[in-house]
Amino acid sequence: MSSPKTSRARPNKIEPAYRLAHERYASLGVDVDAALAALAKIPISLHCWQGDDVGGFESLGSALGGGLAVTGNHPGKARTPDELRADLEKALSLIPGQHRLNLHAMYGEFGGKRVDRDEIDLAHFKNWIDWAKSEGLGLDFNPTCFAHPKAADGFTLSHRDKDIRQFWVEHCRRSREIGAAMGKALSTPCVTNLWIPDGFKDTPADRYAPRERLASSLDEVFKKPLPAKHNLDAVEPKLFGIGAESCTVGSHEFYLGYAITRRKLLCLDAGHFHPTESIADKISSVLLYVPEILLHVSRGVRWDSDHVVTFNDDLQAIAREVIATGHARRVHLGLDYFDASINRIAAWVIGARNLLRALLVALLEPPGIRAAELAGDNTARLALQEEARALPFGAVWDYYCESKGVPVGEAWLAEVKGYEKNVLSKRG
Ligand code: RNT
Ligand code: ZN
Repeated sequence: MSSPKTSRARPNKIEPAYRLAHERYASLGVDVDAALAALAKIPISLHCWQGDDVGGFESLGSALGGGLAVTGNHPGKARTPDELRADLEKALSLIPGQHRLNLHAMYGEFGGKRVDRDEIDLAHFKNWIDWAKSEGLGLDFNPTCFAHPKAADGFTLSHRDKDIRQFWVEHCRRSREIGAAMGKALSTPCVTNLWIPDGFKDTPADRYAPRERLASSLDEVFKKPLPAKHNLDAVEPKLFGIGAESCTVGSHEFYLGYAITRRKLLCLDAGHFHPTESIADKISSVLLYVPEILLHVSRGVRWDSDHVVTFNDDLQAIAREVIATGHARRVHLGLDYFDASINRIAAWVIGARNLLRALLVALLEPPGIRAAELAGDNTARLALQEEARALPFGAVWDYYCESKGVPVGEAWLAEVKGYEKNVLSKRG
């Protein structure tokens, strides 16, 4: 809990610190006002699944599976759509700017009925759309191709059984339609991202046929053209999953080729590559060949562990590339992690504030760095890059939070603790 003294004293110091920082950046040719205006226009899609450990609201009774694993048992997870919405409202009130919500199909409202994945429709998401409208949020969407008996053997769209493939094609087809309806209702395109767990625990005898089946299932899913102003299709590759260590059907090469030839968005998840392989360097390459990309900003620790995003070098490199390419409008940003070992609302707030802070640092990059490179002066480039690390971006960030009416610094934590005490701790 922050003492009343600190919260009273701090705001008075924000302005003067900001003015000094403003001057310092101006002396390096950085337009701080333009950076803040640009930051305010970048939405982050908050992943609904951090709020309930990827549980969802179906009555289908399947374990998570699909190589996904959530660890931790912090009390107070959302058990109903209303609880999840309340938790999201709390999180969003602590994150500066206007953002989005990323929903999974398993979060439909089925009224306790057993609605199978190939039966979902818009009606099951009406409350989400109404709520998003009232909160001024855009929506993004995902078919849920895991946590289901028909995915229990680890294969969906690439399954050797035609009926099972058809079942998932139907689910994904409906998901796109729902996404398009969300985009239309909210007047902002919904990014509908398709990820499937399909993969082999041990060395497959045939890697070609499953990939051929996946390509043809995807072509069926995407057969109906939907207006880009309502729906944008994304596909998400992965290196491996727990239980699918030897071969993932939807690998990076598979989907890169698919996205380029079918003009789809490619989703790059920070945890889906080799542990030392960063997605930051992929952004500029991929943007040359696909119309737009989706980033799943995540943090793998030794594997695709989906830890809460921290303000580390990886995150800063990703944010830096999003901005430095000059094509930020073609990059959709979403968070993707699930930590059940800490307060789930804090997990959203920490990750989202970190991503925004990293974007701010990128927007405040002194132009001298690029100029040095253009002049062939690599000594100056390195010197300026390193000096830039100590520039007073914190003062600009504090000012930004204050100007957007959200808590400055760690003051947000007291709000989350209060919510935990008054709301979360009362959940069974
Ligand atoms: C899984 C993918 C995928 C999921 C969500 C829940 O490795 O990252 O994006 O995390 O769909
Ligand atoms: Zn992901």
